[in-house]
Amino acid sequence: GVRDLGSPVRVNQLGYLPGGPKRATVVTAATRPLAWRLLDASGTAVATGETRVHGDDAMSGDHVHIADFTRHHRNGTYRLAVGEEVSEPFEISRELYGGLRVDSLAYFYHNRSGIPIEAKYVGAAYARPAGHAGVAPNQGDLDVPCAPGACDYRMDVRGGWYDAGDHGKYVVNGALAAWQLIDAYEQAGDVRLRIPESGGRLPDILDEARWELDFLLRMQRPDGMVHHKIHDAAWTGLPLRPEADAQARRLFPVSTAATLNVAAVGARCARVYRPFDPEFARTCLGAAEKAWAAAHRNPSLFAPAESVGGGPYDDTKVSDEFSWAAAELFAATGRRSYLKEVTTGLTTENFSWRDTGGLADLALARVRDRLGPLDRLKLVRRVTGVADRHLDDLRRQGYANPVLPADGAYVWGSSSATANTALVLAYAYDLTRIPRYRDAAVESLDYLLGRNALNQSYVTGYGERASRNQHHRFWAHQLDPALPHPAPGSLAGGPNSGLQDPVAQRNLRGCAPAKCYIDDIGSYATNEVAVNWNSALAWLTAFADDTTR
Ligand code: 9MR
Repeated sequence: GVRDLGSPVRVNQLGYLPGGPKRATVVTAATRPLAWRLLDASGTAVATGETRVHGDDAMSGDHVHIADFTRHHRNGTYRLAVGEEVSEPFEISRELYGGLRVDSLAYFYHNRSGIPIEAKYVGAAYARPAGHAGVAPNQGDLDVPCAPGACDYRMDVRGGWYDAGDHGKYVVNGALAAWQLIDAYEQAGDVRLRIPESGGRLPDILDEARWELDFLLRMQRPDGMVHHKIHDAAWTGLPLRPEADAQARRLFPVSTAATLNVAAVGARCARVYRPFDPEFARTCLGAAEKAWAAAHRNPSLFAPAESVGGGPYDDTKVSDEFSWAAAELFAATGRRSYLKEVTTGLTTENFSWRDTGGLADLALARVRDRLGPLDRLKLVRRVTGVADRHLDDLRRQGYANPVLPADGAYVWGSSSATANTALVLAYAYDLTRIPRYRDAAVESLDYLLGRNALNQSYVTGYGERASRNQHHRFWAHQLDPALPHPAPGSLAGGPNSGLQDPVAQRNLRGCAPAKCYIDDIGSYATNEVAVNWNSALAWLTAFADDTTR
């Protein structure tokens, strides 16, 4: 059947910052500008104007106009009207992103393994006993054997965060997410989190990241190599509370990519945790340097694409991981020998768990004062060059997405690609203080929060039409009413042209890329949550919140 997409007037359903861009997208066949009215809570028009005809939007096939009410600054609750059509309600407020900034980080506590999730931090509905903490029927994660043929020892790999809707723990993805939380802290400072460690000697965000860092360190062997992943021997079904998982757990072989991820995030940890906990910082640096040396001895151990019981996170090109790790090690130690091994920089591909080359530039940007003037100039040129392309791509589209895929396809986890592209725009702002970069980074949040082809906020609890049935074994209310919906602040993977799951295949055949999404728990290819996606959201909302204060 035809999907009910609600109002054709598409807004950021959370709202807009008083000093930020304020645009809406209107789906209409009209070929001439239309009148728009900004309505306050009582329905009175407080501003009016005319739309700009944008035309056909490439990724959705929608014919759209843009309404721009950037000049209206006053705090309040509004709707935007075009003719008889009225948008979902939204706020204009300086505090807009404060709540989401905290909730997007709370995601990580919710998804911790090996520790009880306590009602006093998350509320009764979300509380649960520790998962995979060595208590039956769990078979993990205190003494995990290797998958057959992988090795002949067992390891204690307790803790960390579950990757996503599954109970796997994957080094390459966990390291990226931990890196991104640490980087968010460097970018925008700390916020108060409801976690057991709050108020200790570390900033709260660094406490949360440390939960993962401790796990990543456990995945390292004495020779420095790091196991790629640990997950169930066979895929488990849904719903399934973590503490009720009775599957055997398996440790998978070491890989060069996982090892270099620990080198990179270990070095980042060393630099950022040093002022708060020098001993832990030394541990991180020791692990990083050991990993770096081990990866050089074993430069081509690749995780296979075939995978049973968990995701593959396969990657057969690791020159980018070498380069990222080198940049982080340079940043942590100041040693020029590392700088010589930085061979990659930011490109319009940005970065992902598989392609980490661009992260080298983001590492160098954090220590730009230590670069020579020429290297610094080149860095700024690379970042702004990429940011300019994204800015163009955002302007060329009818919806506020800075990602315009060259191959015309939306990828698995497209919402994180949007958030990470906005991050690059934010870095360009940071390096240059040119406001258009900041504005474009902030405007990208419009897309994630409802100004898109489906009138869909991809973040639970934020917006009238928000995702709430993401693929998750515990947050499985759709399958068992006794279980909760995803916690507020959980980002859905988003539209994915690949349609790799049966629910997507049944419901979305022939979809335009920007519309290949369904808020159904069965659609893991379009509607899962994941640590690396929420870390991207946490980074971006921290930036948006910080830049307006
Ligand atoms: O985010 C991952 C995406 O880039 C891959 O294309 C996809 C298929 O390999 O896997 C995604 O990661 C999933 C992982 O394999 C298992 N846990 C859930 C992750 C999010 O869907």
